[in-house]
Amino acid sequence: MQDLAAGDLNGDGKTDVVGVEQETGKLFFYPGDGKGGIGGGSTRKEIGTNWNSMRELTMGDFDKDGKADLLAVENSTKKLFFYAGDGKGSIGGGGTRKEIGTNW
Ligand SMILES: [Ca+2]
Ligand SMILES: [Ca+2]
Repeated sequence: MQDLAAGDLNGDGKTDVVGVEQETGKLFFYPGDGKGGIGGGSTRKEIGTNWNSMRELTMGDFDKDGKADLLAVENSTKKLFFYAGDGKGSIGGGGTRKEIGTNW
């Protein structure tokens, strides 16, 4: 895994982790258990593809709707993108992402 980011993506008050699987480029969500651990292999959830084209993942509620979102930089274009969190452990896909910066 690479490019980990932490935040409460599923809105249960416990900090979760997302990370990109280097080999496949898939983005995975790992629910935090609130006790210092995260869900293992069977509880992780695939929430995106082609994420090996992205870097510098950061999680936080950037649009202040109460749901954690994701920011990431696209390697090829150096653009910064916003991915709205759904509050249930996932994010909007490629079509719903929003460009919010250049030359990152
Ligand atoms: Ca959580
Ligand atoms: Ca949000």
